[in-house]
Amino acid sequence: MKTVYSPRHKGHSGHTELAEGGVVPGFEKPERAEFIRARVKEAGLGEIVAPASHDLARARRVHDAGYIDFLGRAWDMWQAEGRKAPVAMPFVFPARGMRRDVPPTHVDGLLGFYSFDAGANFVAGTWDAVRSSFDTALTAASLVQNGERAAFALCRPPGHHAGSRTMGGYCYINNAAAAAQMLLDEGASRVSILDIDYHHGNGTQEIFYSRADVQVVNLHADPVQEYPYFLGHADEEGAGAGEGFNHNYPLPLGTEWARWCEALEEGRGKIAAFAPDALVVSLGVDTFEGDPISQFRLKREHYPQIGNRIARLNLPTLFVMEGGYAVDAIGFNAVGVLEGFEGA
Ligand code: OKP
Ligand code: ZN
Repeated sequence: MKTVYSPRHKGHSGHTELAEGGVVPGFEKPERAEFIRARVKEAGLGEIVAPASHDLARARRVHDAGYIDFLGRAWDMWQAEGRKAPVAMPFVFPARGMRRDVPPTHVDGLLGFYSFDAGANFVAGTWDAVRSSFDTALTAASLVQNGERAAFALCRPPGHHAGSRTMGGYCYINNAAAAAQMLLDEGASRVSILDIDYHHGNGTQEIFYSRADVQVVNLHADPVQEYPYFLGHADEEGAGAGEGFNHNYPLPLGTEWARWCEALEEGRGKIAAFAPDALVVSLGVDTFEGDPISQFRLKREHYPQIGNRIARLNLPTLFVMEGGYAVDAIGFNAVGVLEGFEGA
């Protein structure tokens, strides 16, 4: 399968995050995408192509217009305040009991207004990287749209935590959601999203929660124990017209392959029953035993088996890169899934 990749992700670097009571270098760093790209080449997965530019109207199909506008202006607003710090980070959020119907005008207020945590920061190159990650997902979606069996969007930054009007968890534009929506807008009647990242894809769930044309299946660490904590429970099954089209499989910390695979099989059953025209896989490999911020125990040999099982759904499939922070293993694990898919 083809891989879509752009070096523009590299501008999103040097940012920080809050962890264990301090400010630390971001785990979501450029080396991640570079190791995956190197492995795609080494494994001979297929051609690597550059993304074509796509209209941001495609992002506004799944995000609030004011939100997308702010993402594009955040860094300039930060600089206009005369800030010398190289990282813009939100620090105040409209939580319970506060108003969220009046957008502030100050950049600090807007950063929080459009965030659910402090995990999506801006440096000078962030917006350009976000833009190229979005273009990457949509370019790969067009390949599938135009008849390829599968395509790999090597997106960075990731997207599945980004909601209709909130960034967070290293995510800005929800690449998988925008791609799924484009497939629908270009002719598909139903699309399934299978999110196998270790963390619950709260943004994707929120975006499609009331819709019957996008089924969302999510395997992840139980939110009572793990980030993002406030979404991803088993009883979240969709609302209104979307009732019955959201499926969460929260799993305990320490989950190993056998149990994880049982959840995958249940999820595959839901997808087969939904009979979508296409499948979008939010591909996170932070389920790996060596991941520095996650606590599942999948091993390198399991990733091709995941790809094999996904292939057996027999659907046009778009893989969209999400998380995975064990940088030395990320290439083997991510590309392992794709090789398992191709070999099935
Ligand atoms: C993004 B993706 C404090 C812990 C917060 C945020 C994890 C975001 C994961 N540093 N961690 O789903 O892989
Ligand atoms: Zn993750």
